[in-house]
Amino acid sequence: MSECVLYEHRGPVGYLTINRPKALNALNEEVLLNLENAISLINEDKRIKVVILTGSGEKSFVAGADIAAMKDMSPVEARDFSRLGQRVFRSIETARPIVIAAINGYALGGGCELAMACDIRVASEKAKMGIPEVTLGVFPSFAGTQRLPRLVGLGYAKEMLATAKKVPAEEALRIGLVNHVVPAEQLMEYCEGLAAEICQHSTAAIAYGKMSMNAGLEMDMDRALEHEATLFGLTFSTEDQREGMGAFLEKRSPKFP
Ligand code: DAK
Repeated sequence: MSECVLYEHRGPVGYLTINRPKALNALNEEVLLNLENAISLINEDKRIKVVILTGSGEKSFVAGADIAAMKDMSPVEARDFSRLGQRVFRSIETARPIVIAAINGYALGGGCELAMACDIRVASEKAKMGIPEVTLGVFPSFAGTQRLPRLVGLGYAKEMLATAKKVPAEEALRIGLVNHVVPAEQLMEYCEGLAAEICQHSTAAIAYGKMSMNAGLEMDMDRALEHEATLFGLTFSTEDQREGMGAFLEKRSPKFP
């Protein structure tokens, strides 16, 4: 993996860092491909239960897709770039482990879209989020026009699209764009606390539950319920189900691998 995306793991927690601080971690093709590669390695590595995704440096999570790389694209190249971003972000959204975005600064354009593809968003109080693409004569196309309305509602999403405003962390919290806002110096510690809590529970059950939520939102209620029942049934094929229920009945804490 190249230096533009750093990956390490400590025990069950994987740390992914977008590492182009001089360009405020802007996303080019190399970053996107490396991110995709890292997610696929993580999916294969059963030791990893949670991933924390952040940006290098003090200032930015990700300041968007790389404007310099996009400027002279042909329409076909732009479509392919958009498809690449959509594919990579979808692989994050559907990754086996829970992915926490530690939003340490600007999360703009593609950076806001990346954060939205993560399962849980924690922002530093210095973070600013927005989709300012209309100032560049384009609109967000790494699924931002799909995920933002689902998260904050259509009205606010359209306002963010049209005004290009950079939403401060506290406002992002109020509209449901992030789950938590914490002081900058506590951001990683807070995310690690969340990760530790998640690691105590059944990884398989979390993965099936995540799958059910992701897929169910795209279905009508009857199909979503059928899908949920099928995945619930599958949890009974796991050791975790036997351990979890057995431990409850034996009045002890469960031991999940
Ligand atoms: N791309 C490339 N370089 C960037 C960048 C970006 N998105 N954002 C910042 N940089 C670079 C700057 O050019 C500068 O580089 P040097 O001049 O030092 O070489 C360096 O990072 C530091 O930035 P600033 O000097 O501007 O720093 P400031 O603190 O003054 O301002 C800022 C920080 C985040 C407010 C400002 O950099 C800024 O406004 N950046 C752009 C934010 C933005 O508009 N983001 C949205 C990007 S567009 C599509 C696919 C995808 C998308 C659209 C279409 N298709 C395929 C059709 C998605 C688009 C986006 O995400």
